[in-house]
Amino acid sequence: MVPLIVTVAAVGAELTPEQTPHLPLTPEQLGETAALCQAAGAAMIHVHCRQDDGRNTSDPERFRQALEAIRASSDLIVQFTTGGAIGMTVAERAGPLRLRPEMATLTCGTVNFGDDVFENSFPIMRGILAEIVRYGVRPELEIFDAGHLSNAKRLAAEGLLSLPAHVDFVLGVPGGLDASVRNLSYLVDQLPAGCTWSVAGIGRDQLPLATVAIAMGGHVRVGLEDNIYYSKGRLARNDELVARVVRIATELGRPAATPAQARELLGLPGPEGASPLRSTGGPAREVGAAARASQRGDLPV
Ligand code: KMH
Ligand code: ZN
Repeated sequence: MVPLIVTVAAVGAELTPEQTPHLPLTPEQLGETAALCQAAGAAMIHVHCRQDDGRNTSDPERFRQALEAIRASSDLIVQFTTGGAIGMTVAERAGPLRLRPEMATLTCGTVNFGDDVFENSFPIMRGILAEIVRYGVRPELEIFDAGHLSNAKRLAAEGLLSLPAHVDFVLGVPGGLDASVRNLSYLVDQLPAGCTWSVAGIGRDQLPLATVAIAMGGHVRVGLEDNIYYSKGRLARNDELVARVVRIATELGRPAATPAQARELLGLPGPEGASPLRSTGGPAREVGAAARASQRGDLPV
């Protein structure tokens, strides 16, 4: 049975402390969240940084402190955002990559984002990808809309992006593709051979889509960035969102992957393995039975 990689998207860029008191704003709070979420079964943390007052920041020094705090308190795979917040420049979005986190997101196309536009033109994607490659970071491809997978394939055809890769379907953003089982199934069918994938459903769609992904053999992202409620009207903590999805997965025969197992599945060399010369390609082809089964689509459904 392929273990389930649970990623926690703990804070995001848009939420305010007025919306929920459970956002990890400081590096110390991110470190505490990492420890609690690893104990609950997470293997990876998706990182945005905030100032003490809660405002979003792309300050590399703040990311350095966050990286240190997370590594001091957990073994989680650290994945930096390069999506940042609406309106940030490529330099701001890519600045923290110089710290060489194990992974970083690459959003694969422009999408309406509520009343805003989350801009990811080809020049923006190429600019961020160049920095990802420069620092030997492994990309996670963020797919908010159906055409985004086509864009990723175009970047690969240009020779800029190595495939297979790890892909995250972010479904249910107002302005992006709806969070339906049919849409998820369609997207999974369009994946280039050998890609691993996860799903991040937004809001109330987080839990049902995660459950479907578990049954389909994919992986899941949960956390406050995507959903602040545990149930109607009851605010969630990150670790309890992780714990719930791990309980469901265990019942469905998918034990939570440890960070070490997740690294094996994704072909990551580990936090000390980052090198500017390392390929940014997708999951390694010879990384153990579980990964090979996952890449063949030989999955527990
Ligand atoms: N904050 C959103 C505009 C990512 O982290 O890669 C973009 C975002 C995506 O959160
Ligand atoms: Zn994010």
